[in-house]
Amino acid sequence: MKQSASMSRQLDPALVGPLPESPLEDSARMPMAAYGQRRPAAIGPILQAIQDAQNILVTAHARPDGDAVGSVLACGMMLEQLGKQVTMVFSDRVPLIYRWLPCAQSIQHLQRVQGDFDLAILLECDGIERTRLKGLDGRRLINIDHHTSGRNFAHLNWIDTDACAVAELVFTLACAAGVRITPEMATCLYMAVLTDTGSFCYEGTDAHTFSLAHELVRLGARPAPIAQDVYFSNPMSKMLLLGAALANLRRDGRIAWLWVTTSDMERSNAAEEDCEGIVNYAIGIAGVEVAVFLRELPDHRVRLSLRSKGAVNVAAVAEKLGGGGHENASGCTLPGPLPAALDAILLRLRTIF
Ligand SMILES: [Mn+2]
Repeated sequence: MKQSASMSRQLDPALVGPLPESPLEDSARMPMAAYGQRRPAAIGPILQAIQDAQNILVTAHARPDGDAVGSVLACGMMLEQLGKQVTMVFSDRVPLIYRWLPCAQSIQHLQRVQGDFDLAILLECDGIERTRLKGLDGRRLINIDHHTSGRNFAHLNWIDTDACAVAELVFTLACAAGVRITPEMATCLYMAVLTDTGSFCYEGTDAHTFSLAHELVRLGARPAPIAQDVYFSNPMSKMLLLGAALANLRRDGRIAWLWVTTSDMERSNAAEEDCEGIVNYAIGIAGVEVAVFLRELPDHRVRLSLRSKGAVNVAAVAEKLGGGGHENASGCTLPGPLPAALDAILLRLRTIF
């Protein structure tokens, strides 16, 4: 990550100098007391480990979503302010709709991490393998996660399933570290919260979620341009793929499903990231309580995205099939062919209803 004037600010306001064009007063940039004071027990050892390290790698799960991208970026900016050498890495490329984010071009796209970094921070992973990065074994690791499938696999672990996004934990950490929450950081964190709460629609969205959003907007995140970039900047390939998926929409009572084949992907000229959100069209049907989106992979396995509304815990369903996620949003990968994977998931879901 390149050092830039806006990201190398130190804690002492006297060293900061004038901030770039912003209507906010300097004091308005400090987080509200509620956030600055919240300090879960896991934070102390994590801040100590960060302090002791010099070269720090930050990553999150493969196929990064908005929370993964935004949180890695904000975490990287926090570490730079703390004077660290920072490497931000994903095993997959950053989806197009997130590439406008501040510093997104600094994220490296690698299969194997190398170099002499002395600490790696893994966001939203239940194990090293979730990053799909090689070279993390034997490293000093910090695990920060908010999934119910979270596990204590690292040297230091902070799992808070009440957090609406891992961005909330990164924000709490940054506040505890005493760094300045820049408008760039607030933008990344707000985008993460916006996308991970399904635009403030998912179960668990409460007053606290909105006070977090309020805080990030106060610190410089601009909701309208961010929404514009995330929701109204889709590539044409995504719309064509959605059309193919909707042609494959089926329903049986409270279960709905839809799928795309590799040839649907090819015909639409679609990338993996174009599949993001398609499952929401199935869960959006009145009376449907569980929805599944199936995508045939090039290796003939099948990637499943599950969504529920109401009481059905799709994280439990996905975990039994080797995946994970949240109660209302989860995923897993099954052996193909596609009809066999569909049979397997429907069999399991029908035991619920
Ligand atoms: Mn998340």
